[in-house]
Amino acid sequence: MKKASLRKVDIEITKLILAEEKRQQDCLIMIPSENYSSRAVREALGSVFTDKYSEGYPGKRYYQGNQVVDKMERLCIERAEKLFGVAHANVQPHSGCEGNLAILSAVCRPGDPILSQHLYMGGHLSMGQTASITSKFYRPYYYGLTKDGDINWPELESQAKKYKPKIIFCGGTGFTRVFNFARFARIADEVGAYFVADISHIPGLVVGGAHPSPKNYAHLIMTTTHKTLRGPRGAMILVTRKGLKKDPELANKIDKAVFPGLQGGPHNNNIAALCVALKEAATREFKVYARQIVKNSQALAKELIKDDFTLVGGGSANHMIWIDLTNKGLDGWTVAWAGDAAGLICNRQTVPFDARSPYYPSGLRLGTPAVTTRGMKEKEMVLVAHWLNDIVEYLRKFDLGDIGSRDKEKDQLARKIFKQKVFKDSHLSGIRSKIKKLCWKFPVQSIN
Ligand code: DSN
Repeated sequence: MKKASLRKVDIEITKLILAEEKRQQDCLIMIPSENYSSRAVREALGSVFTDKYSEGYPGKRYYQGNQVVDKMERLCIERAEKLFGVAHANVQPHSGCEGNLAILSAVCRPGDPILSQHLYMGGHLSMGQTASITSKFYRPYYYGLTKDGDINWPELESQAKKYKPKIIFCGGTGFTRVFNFARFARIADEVGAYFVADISHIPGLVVGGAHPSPKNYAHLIMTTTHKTLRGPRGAMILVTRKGLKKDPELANKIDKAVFPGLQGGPHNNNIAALCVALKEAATREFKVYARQIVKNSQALAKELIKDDFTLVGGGSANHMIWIDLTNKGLDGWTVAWAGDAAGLICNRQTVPFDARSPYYPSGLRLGTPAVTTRGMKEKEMVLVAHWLNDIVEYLRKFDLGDIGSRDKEKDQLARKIFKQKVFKDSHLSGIRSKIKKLCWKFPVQSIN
């Protein structure tokens, strides 16, 4: 087989990869669920492991030729179990949604009640939200957050006592405080539920010592691998010692639920790349990194509060800043698009008790994992806050036309015009130049 480079085989995709590299270099990547994986992780991801079929588990495969894959998957499992201090790890889930679905199918029967954080208050689709298939198979109930961004404990407790859920989930896409895993566990134990900690946003903080671990409280831990953990896209299900005490068969049930229950062949290149990420996450440098993520998030939060931004949770105790833009008179959609034009990439999100719709919510989410990977510190976070404030103040004087009109057609047309305008706007492109200049002081190539 002739070995031709990507450039020779497919110039269109080569150009798109280079364009994406440039975008990631020139912009402030501040979506809390994104990060830069290392060159080593991406080398493993692009390796020949992508070519191998290996349905099953190490030593029990349905295909021949898996001697090397077995060694690789065993190494990944060992590293995951050691790093997270758990009894068993399944490293095959293709993503967090599959991870949660596998957990649901392992411990629940169709129609069983489950309890999770409400989508509009920072919950995740995969834990029984209406739009997800999980709400059709299981009977979902929800708890919310309080106005100041904490878990609404009385609501969680009363829902748990009333509906006796099979699973109580914690975690999702919006939470800026430290999870009180012990309190979740007490409630779950009281009603006989499994406590599943979905730590997809914070595994890097947990292993880096910047957030407590759920290992002594949860029966199961689910996490994606590409956020603060800095691995490839994918997920893991971790079975704790407490989980095995509740059900000695739990690890087998999880493995069966992932394969053959839900998935076919594991993505071996992903597992190899995860194995590398787990090795990187076990280093002293990673601990420093994890702590810096939180320091940066707190520095950013402090500056934003000075500029009269309302933060859900009153600040940040992790990697995430969750802004309620209501007092600024703007929606998250408008600010997120203007941010995109200015090179400050964040994402819109509903806030607790949001008066606006999920597609055009009142909230905006920012996070520090990716900029911290680039080496930015508190000093740079002051600049980020300043630029975000500049964008918001500029938009407050901007002609938004019919954005927000009750007439849907008028609103849609105004939003279309707005998107075109912001990418041609000289004030926003001025901010973009400053952001680009800062970004070049922290080149992505130097970490890759
Ligand atoms: N989409 C992820 C997030 O941004 O939080 C969760 O799946």
